[in-house]
Amino acid sequence: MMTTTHSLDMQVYTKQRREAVESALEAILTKWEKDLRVPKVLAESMRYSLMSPGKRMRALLCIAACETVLHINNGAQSEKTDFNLLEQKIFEQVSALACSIEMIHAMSLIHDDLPCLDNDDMRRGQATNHVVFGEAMALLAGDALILRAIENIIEGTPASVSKDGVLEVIKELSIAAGAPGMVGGQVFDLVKDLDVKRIHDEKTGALIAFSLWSGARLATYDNRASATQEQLDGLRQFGFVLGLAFQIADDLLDINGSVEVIGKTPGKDAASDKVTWVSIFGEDGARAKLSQLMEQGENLLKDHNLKFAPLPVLSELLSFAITRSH
Ligand code: GRG
Repeated sequence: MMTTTHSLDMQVYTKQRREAVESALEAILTKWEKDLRVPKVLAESMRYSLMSPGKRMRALLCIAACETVLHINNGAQSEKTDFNLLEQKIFEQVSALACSIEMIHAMSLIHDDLPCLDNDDMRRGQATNHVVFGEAMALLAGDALILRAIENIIEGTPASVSKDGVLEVIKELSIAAGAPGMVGGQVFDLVKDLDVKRIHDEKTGALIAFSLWSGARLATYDNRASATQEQLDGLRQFGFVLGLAFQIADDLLDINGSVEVIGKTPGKDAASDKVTWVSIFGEDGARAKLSQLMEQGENLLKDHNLKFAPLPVLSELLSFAITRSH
């Protein structure tokens, strides 16, 4: 059972939700592993990447967006005596979705690290999937994770969420991860397109924006969708701001981070002549952009009725994306 307090302790907030997501992922994997049709080595390869120690940032954003709209729109903050139970009830609405987002993210890391793309041998502080299981199995584990992610949203989203909502979420996920999103961004990255904002928006921002938008889209209260169109639009825009900030911070960590802290090999961007915010605008330009994005994100939350004072998690997660050290 998750617990939380009204005075926000972000470390406690993120730890509780990260643990809840990881237990939900564990339960899903355990169930799949009992399916005798699935080759054992494929299941092992999927588990290896999905359960390796990630920040679970996209899952946290999805849950935070769901909580925020439910608290703002339905006066949930007044149910103080039942707060813990309420948080758990909110989590259940988007638990399957948050897990599926982590599956898509894990898949993108497996494929990104392959020798034909970034050719990395360290990820999340451990050997990359293809180093352990071989290239063919890494490719197939990624393929299987994409399809399992869709299956899991359909199977695991509670009946209180309308089927229209589920279908819209699956469509938007296909766009965010597909040719106009992550895959397209990876192609622009590969051909060293100079429009670094477009690369970052598609490769990183699209899934982050989807995480926020979809968490709110599936938020239900009394069997009705809770988020307003204004909030959904605001969350998507906020997601692209946060995604860009997250990726610029990543570009800076590639220069200033160590393998122990960032869990992957630093210096790879420069070594492979990657187009990054730093390579185009320099380190100072990158830091200036981060400050600008913080302000832009805060304004979006204010202007789209997304500010909930007792639980300012969206602001805090943006601030983490900007100041993060790992
Ligand atoms: C086949 C649908 C499909 C897509 C594959 C390979 C690819 C297309 C896209 C690459 C996307 C990618 C790896 C973007 C980088 C985003 C990024 C900053 C990753 C690091 O995310 P963190 O720091 O990682 O959240 P953790 O390990 O904490 O989860």
